[in-house]
Amino acid sequence: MTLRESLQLYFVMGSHNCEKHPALVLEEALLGGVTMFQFREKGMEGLEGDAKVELAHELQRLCRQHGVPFIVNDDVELALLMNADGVHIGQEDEPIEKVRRKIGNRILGVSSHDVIEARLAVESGADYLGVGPMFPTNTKNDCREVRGPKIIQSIRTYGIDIPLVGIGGIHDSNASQVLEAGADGVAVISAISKHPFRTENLSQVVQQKLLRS
Ligand code: TZP
Ligand code: IFP
Ligand code: MG
Repeated sequence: MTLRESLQLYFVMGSHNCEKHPALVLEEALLGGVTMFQFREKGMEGLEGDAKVELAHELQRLCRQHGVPFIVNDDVELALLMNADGVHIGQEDEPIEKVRRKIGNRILGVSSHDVIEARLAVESGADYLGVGPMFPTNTKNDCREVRGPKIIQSIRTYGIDIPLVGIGGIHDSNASQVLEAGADGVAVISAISKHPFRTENLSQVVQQKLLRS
């Protein structure tokens, strides 16, 4: 699969997002059709040290079994230590060029909130963009203002055509708006972490929409 194809249904998660063991949640998600995974172990409730590394390895093993790329959020050293497929960073993290030098040709994703940030991320060597928040969400408390799918349209109209996903408040009844705006896929946390049994339905919605566009 190309990176663009892998981004169709991108599941982002840490143990704090789950109501049962994260490995059980991820397994159900993978069986339901998730095409890429990001380990985002964050905040005061997030695991640290050995517990974080152990969980990361357990989740990476599941991704490998299903042939799905395993991406690490923020923690470049962890990504290198475990030979992850890539890293996702935000605007507040280490500079993009610096991360690129560290990770070589692994996948590098960058969060972008507007056309300027998207352009800079592309110029600095990002492989894909995560654009959001698309809709209101309670999952990330330091979230920027809601942009809506229109911001994806603006980024595409500007001429940026690298692989891109929308993120923030996406679920099965609004995912198609994000794809219509020009995204290659959707990234979700709670839609799957809280309801892993609904993954297959979300996957169907996304596949159908992409087939028709
Ligand atoms: N970045 C922008 S919104 C967001 C992140 C990590 C949270 C997405 O979580 P959810 O539950 O899919 O709204
Ligand atoms: N976008 C993405 C992704 N992940 C994040 N952690 C984020 C924004 C803040 F889904 F990878 F694109
Ligand atoms: Mg970050």
